[in-house]
This record gives sequence, structure tokens and C-alpha cells, in this order.
Amino acid sequence: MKFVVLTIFPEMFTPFWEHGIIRRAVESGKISGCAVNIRDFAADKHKSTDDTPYGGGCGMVMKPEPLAAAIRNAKANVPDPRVVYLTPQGRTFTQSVAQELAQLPELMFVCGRYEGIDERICQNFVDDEISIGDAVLTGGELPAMVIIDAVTRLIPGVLGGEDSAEKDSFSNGLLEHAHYTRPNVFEGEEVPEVLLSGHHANIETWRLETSLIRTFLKRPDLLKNRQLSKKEVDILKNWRSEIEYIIHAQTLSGTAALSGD
Ligand code: 58G
Repeated sequence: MKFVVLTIFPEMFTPFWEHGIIRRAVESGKISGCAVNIRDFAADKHKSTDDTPYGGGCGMVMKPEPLAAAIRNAKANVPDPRVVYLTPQGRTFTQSVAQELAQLPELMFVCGRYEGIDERICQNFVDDEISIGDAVLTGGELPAMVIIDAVTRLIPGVLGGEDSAEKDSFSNGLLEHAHYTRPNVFEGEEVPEVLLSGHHANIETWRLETSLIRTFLKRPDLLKNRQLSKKEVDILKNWRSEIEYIIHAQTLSGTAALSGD
């Protein structure tokens, strides 16, 4: 995957390419990353990239000519990119958008500043508008990094088998199970016994149960639109019968349920 970012702050990306899994992906040639300075394509002697808005109002708008020239120039190296503008008005970024983008060979990100970019760039140069969520930021650079990060870890061979992307939250539609590491007792809290048992089938069942209960409590919306496996349905039915047992015991033993406490 080739990533090209158009920005007036290309230095923001230098440490981004140089750390952790992104760095490893660059070094192994699985991705390449390049931040292009839009200012290098400004034609006037002041190298201006922004101007006052037509019709008046506050703030500045990014001029179209430097953006168009930067996009055209970058396409010399990256001939057929999906050109993405980062904006709060875009479609919301999700894991499934990340999977879609990971199939493409080339991605180009246009990072706006100020009040955004001239509308004619959106119309004639941009293929896709994406938002990382309903919040307004001072620039598209951090959203571009968020998307590059999420897409990179989906590229085959970028993550080792240890922390492969298939096991993630969302890729199976459930939140992840709880994780524990040494020590066995931390500030009086013990690691669940099943994890120390070495019984792999029981461990898998326990993990699926913690995934399901977390998803049910924190993100019930994820469960409602998802096809459940036989094992998942069995776990839910077991909970239901345990809950019914508790309710039944109450009904037999007293008047609590009737008196409304
Ligand atoms: C309003 C304000 C519209 C992406 C600023 C457009 C970019 C949030 C996101 C802008 C961004 C997001 C100028 C600064 C886009 C332009 C940029 N803010 N939620 N701000 O993904």
C-alpha cells in the first residue's frame, strides 16, 4: 500500500512513520508513506495556501490552485489513488471502511486546515470524504494518521500471528475478551482460574463468554445486527435459564416481586 498525504505540516508525519508497527511495515516494504507540503505548490511569492472566504465570514479557506497542483504532481508517483478528504462531513470511519481501504493499492489524503478547502477541490479532485467521528479538529492530519494506522495493521504480514487482525474487536463483531498477564495476584486481585488451567477448550469458552457479556453490556447495538453462532446462542440460552431460575426462586419464596421492591 502506498500512502501519500497532502498537508501544510508534513513534519507532523515524520515521527509517525518512524515508530512501532508502522515503522516495521515501512521497513519491510509492506507500505510506503510520503507527506507532501502543499505550500511547495503555492504560486505567489508569499507561498500562500489560504485566502478569505467569498461572501465574507470568519476564518480562511484553503486555495484551490496549490491543492490541485499538489494532487496532480503526487499522481506522477501514485497514478491511481483513492483521494480521501478528511472532514467532519464525511462518512464515518469504521473497521469495515478500514477493510475496504486496505484492498486498494494507493491512498492519497488531503488534510484541510482553517475552515476547510475550496468546494471545487471536493467536487473535482476528491473521491471519498471520511470523518473519524463527530468532533471538529484543527486539521485533517490526525484523522489521516488514524486511518493509515488502522489500514496498515490489516495489510497481510504486517501483524505477526501473535496479534493478528482476525482476532480483533469488530472483525468478529464482538468486543474483545478480558486480558491478563503476570503476576497471578495484583493488589489482591487474582487472575481467573480457568486461564491458569491450561484447558484450551475451557479457556476459549470463557473468552467467548466474556466477549459476549461485554458486548451485551457496553455495545448491545453490535449484537442486534449480528448472526450468532450455535455456541453463542447456547451461551445466551444458559444465561437466560440461570436468570429464569433466579426469578423463579424469588416468586416461590416471597412477595418481593409482587410488592414492587
Ligand atoms: C469544519 C471545520 C469543517 C476531520 C473544519 C471542515 C477534519 C474533524 C475531522 C474543517 C477536521 C474528523 C479544516 C480542518 C477539516 C476542515 C479539518 N475535523 N472528524 N478538520 O474526521
